[in-house]
Amino acid sequence: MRNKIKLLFIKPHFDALNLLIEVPLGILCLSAYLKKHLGNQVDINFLDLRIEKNKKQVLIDKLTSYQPDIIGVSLMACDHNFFDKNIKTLKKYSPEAKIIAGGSYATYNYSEILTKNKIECAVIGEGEEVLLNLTKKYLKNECIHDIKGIAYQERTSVISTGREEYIEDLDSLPLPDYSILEIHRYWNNPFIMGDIRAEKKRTHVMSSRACPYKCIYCHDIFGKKLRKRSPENFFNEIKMLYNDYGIKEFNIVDDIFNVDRPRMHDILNLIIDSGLKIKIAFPNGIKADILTKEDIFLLKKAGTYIITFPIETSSKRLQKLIKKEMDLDKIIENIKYANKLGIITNGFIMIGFPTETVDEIKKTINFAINSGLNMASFFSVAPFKGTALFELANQQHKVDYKIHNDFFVEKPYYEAATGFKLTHIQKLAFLRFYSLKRILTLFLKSPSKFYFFLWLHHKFASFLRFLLKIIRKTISPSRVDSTAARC
Ligand code: B12
Ligand code: SF4
Repeated sequence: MRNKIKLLFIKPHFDALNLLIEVPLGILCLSAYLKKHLGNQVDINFLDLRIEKNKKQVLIDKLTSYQPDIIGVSLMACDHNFFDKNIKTLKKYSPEAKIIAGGSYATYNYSEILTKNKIECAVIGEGEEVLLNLTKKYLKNECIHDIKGIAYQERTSVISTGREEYIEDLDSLPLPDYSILEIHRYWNNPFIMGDIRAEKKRTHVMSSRACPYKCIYCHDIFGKKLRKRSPENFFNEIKMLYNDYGIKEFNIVDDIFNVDRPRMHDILNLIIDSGLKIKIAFPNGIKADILTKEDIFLLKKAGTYIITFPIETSSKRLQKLIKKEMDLDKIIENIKYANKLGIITNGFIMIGFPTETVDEIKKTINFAINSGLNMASFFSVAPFKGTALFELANQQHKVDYKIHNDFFVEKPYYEAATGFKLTHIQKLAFLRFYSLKRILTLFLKSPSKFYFFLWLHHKFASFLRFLLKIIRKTISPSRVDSTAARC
């Protein structure tokens, strides 16, 4: 029996131009949960390699000085080679530590992680209860293999204990533990989810977990049954962040914030009635065809300055194929209304689905251009392992999923499958979309002109780099924005 466990969370860095860096909400939730349930039996430390300069040295220093008992690495798709690059360092400087992988990448790729690296286990899906159970076992020096929600390697096979039950009552979770990071270090990074911002002091918040829809390109981390925090509980988090950290912009990153409309209204009314002058953004999107004018009006009143409309494709055939089947007329109506209220309208477009024709790609791009959207991202489709899209894509053209785990891929799936230069049409779409009139409208609507110019600068710098690359005809890999999941 031990008195205390020292746990070090690590958020990996991966090399990428314009790397988007956001507060790691998952780790903050885990830290809060462990502290709530284990009190001073647990000591938590956190290293975010994305925001450190001399990454290798900082990692070594942290391992040496902190000497963790557990190292918890949070992995998303692009972090897939973290262990390949760092396992030796972790083992050398913290030889006794139990290494645990968690997060969305670990959830769907634990077999590969465990067969390639000697780590203790991977946690599948929602992490709070599982990590608590693991830590309790380590405190008692007991075997972890009867814990639900993990995968581990035994001799030559990987054993999964299945998923742990989801936490039904989200109000029973403590608020995310911001004390483990220096929030100001996240405010200076230029590249953020959703591109544009209204305030320097901003963060991510989540009011619900899971999504009942079944889009074939999406990874399911929190299950299919929507679980909701009460409006008061969610609003308490906003108040805490506003009062304690001076945060004025809240990016709501629920999978599907507006599926329960009365609850959404309750949240928005709490914000309005409180008189808090905050800005709200939906960089992950909102289900745009079930929005009503009343919803949009209330969203604006509560401080929403930008809404992302995940349109994905204008092709009815493809909407059906990807199990999205949205009412595009309704979306256009909502974009127009949001524009009228002065909300910035952003669109997610996906091009390059298996079986998609070039004609369909062009029609989708034209649809976006004529949609009234103020901003748009044209992503190339990335079939992620563990999704139905991956199976479909594999039938068409075998997917090298190691490449497609990365959104900085050499070739998007479609290019590899068809030989068609999707990357070029993507950049062309960007150029056609951002007419002078659009840029001017965006300038006028942007709540912060400083951040508008920052966005403009980065967008065009990245476009110029692409042009230069074509001109030089280099053989180095080109950056391709791709996506696997949007609401
Ligand atoms: C915000 C967000 C981002 C942000 C960054 C998030 C961050 N924290 O750094 C940005 C914009 C950078 C981003 C980028 C991308 N994202 Co994203 N993103 C999200 C989103 C909307 C919310 C993430 C979040 O905060 N969740 C809330 C917290 C509480 O959940 P969590 O982080 O998953 O943590 C829980 C568990 O995973 C687990 N856990 C996490 N870490 C650890 C560590 C340990 C040790 C343990 C035990 C457990 C554990 O426990 C936590 C608590 O339950 C999710 C959707 C979703 N529903 O989560 C998609 C999601 C994670 N993204 C996804 C995708 C596809 C991408 C991109 C590939 C998209 C693209 N092509 O550009 C990129 C890749 C980035 C990368 N590094 O690989 C997929 C997952 C793909 C994957 N397998 O990794 C998701 C799940 C969307 C989906 N439904 O498919 N994303
Ligand atoms: S893409 Fe969005 S709406 Fe579709 S299943 Fe995933 S979270 Fe739900």
